[in-house]
Amino acid sequence: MTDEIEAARAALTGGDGFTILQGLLSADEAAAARGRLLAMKDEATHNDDGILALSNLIHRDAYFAGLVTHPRLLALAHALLGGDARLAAVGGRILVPGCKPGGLHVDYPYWAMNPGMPVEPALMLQVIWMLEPFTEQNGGTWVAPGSQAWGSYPEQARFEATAIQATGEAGDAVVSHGLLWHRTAVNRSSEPRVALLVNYSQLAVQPMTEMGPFTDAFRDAASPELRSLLGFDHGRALRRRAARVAGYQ
Ligand SMILES: O=C(O)CCC(=O)C(=O)O
Repeated sequence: MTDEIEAARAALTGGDGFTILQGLLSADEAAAARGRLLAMKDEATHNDDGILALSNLIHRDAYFAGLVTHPRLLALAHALLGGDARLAAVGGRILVPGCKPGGLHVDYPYWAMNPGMPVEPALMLQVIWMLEPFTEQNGGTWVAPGSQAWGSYPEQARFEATAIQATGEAGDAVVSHGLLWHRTAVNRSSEPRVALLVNYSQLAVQPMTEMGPFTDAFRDAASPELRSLLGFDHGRALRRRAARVAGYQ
């Protein structure tokens, strides 16, 4: 494991609950991904607050399959969640200029669980990939440092007392523990603010959204890393886990 990945793993569980990985994509690559998401915006789920959500992105555009296996993200997902980590969701978030703030939340599966959610082992890693510079003006995500360890469902007053906005350059990503309290911000700029959201989970977590269907050609061309993330060999991954655990007895 590189120093960067070890530091990120430690920050997510024992530190602020998030960190920023810089330069995962070049500015041009980020602009290309941003353009692809904006091209799909008519397919997005709209809400009254001006926040557009796109889901099941790999199925919609196979280009995104190449991003979820980014070596630095995969290394962090494996370090935090295990070598058989799965994808739980791949989506897009577009903040339309003038949008309202989004709802305060933790990520799946924690919001679907009863209280007593574990910080370690982590169940979920969220990646908020900045496809343009994130600023306080255009809607850098609000996060409460350390809140992954607060052990309760999010509370507005406590969040507002400590929350800061995550900012960075196009191609950087906020990587966060699924228990980090966060919310989308107001976009006070004149352009849409676009993020790619990737969620990695432990093998045992049921993916949050649809991950297909995928054609035979897509399946045949998928790399071993992608096959594993998408659960194409789920039965074999479970058997490997079972064998490893049996070895501990
Ligand atoms: O788009 C953003 O700023 C963050 C969105 C997010 O983290 C979420 O909806 O879980």
